[in-house]
Amino acid sequence: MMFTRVLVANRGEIAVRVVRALHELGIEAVAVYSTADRDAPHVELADQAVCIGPPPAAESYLRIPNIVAAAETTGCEAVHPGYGFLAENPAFVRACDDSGLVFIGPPAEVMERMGDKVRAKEQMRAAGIPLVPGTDGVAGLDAVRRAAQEAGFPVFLKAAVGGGGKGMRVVRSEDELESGYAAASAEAEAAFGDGSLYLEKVLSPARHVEIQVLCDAEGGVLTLGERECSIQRRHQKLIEESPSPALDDETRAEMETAVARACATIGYRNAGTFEFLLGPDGGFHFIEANCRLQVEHPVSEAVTGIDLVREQVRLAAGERLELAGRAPRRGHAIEIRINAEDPARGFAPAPGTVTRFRPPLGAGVRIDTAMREGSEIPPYYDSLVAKVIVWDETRPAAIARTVRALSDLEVGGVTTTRELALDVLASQEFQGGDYSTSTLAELQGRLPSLSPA
Ligand code: MV4
Repeated sequence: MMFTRVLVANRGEIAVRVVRALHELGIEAVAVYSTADRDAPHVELADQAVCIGPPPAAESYLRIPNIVAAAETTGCEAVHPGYGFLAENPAFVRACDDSGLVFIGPPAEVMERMGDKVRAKEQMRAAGIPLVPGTDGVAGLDAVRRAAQEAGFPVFLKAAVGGGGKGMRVVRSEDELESGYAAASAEAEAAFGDGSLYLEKVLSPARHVEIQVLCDAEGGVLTLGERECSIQRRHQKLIEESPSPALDDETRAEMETAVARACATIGYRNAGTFEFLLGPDGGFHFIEANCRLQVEHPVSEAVTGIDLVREQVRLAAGERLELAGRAPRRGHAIEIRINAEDPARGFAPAPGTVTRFRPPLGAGVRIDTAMREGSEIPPYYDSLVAKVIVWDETRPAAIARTVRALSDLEVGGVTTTRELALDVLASQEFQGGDYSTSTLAELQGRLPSLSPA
């Protein structure tokens, strides 16, 4: 049975995005907010709103009992977590289950198995998916030293749990290994309460390419193709596009078939993303799975015409996928994340008041934002101002349209990543589609927007 009322356990542009999808399905939306977000657009747009605590996320958006209570007291049947905050927290999924609330996402045990990156790799190996070479599971310093000697430097030390680049470290030589191990382990322990590490060979040059899926409870799997996310800094993506200029049709089909097989093996449900690195050999190697809707999901929506949030809600309500296999797609989509950050100061967050906000309009342009003129960007949460998503028939046309849209965008009062994105779009590397996970760092010395004023 389709829901009549759903709680949105998030804030900002993604909460707005989810409320819109709910309204289009004829479902009432209940917002939650911290006292810093009392006047936020997601609160205004929802049918009801519940205050869940003070500004720090640990006392509001991350407080499981407060959110479950908000859903119960307002008579919600389901909860959409958005991304970030509690979206990949199996304890939250269990708390929803225990209160008879449908969690709009994968089951707790799937999330638990895939959230542990070592176990995720084990399961993917069992499904016959190629992995990035490295240790079979968590490794202590001695095992890491042996594996590094075998694989050859540089190597990546990665936290078994967690993500977002925390507890990840490149080690370039034997004499850096001990201190690198201690530092990565301490960082992982502090961030996730678990200092376990595993080792991978560094693939370089590599491209970060991820496959979007939707899975129903009858075993139906739909793959929506890939998103290329190699333009990142500090593991924050700046530009995403689909299709990836690095994939030929054969490799793309192989990746989608592999992911569909993996989803069947692990019993995946709802929306998810499987991250791969394309190595210098052109081969694909699994790195991790994301058991949530992602920031960059509109890129896949643009090329497939499928509303991922609507599908998430339908699937959570027990409906089946109308399509299975590989979703048909058309044209090219690019997303630019506009963050209130100062690229010339190491991307330091630049919170403040947005004194001017004029989003671009026109054909093929979508803006996902919770900004209005006069909005405050609070220092407590992430600094995303807006996502500019552009579609056109071909990659060159989509790039030209993205440049036009970014040129039309006006954000005043805070420093943003807009100029950096324009510089990257203008670069020969991006224009040629010939870029990798190291390109942004390499451009750093050359781009005007990355040099201190
Ligand atoms: C890697 C890698 C190269 N080799 N692992 C970054 C985010 C996380 N989900 C996985 N990431 C990477 N893992 C191995 N074995 C390259 C990345 C990577 C990256 C690294 C440095 C700077 C930018 C990057 C952008 C995308 C992926």
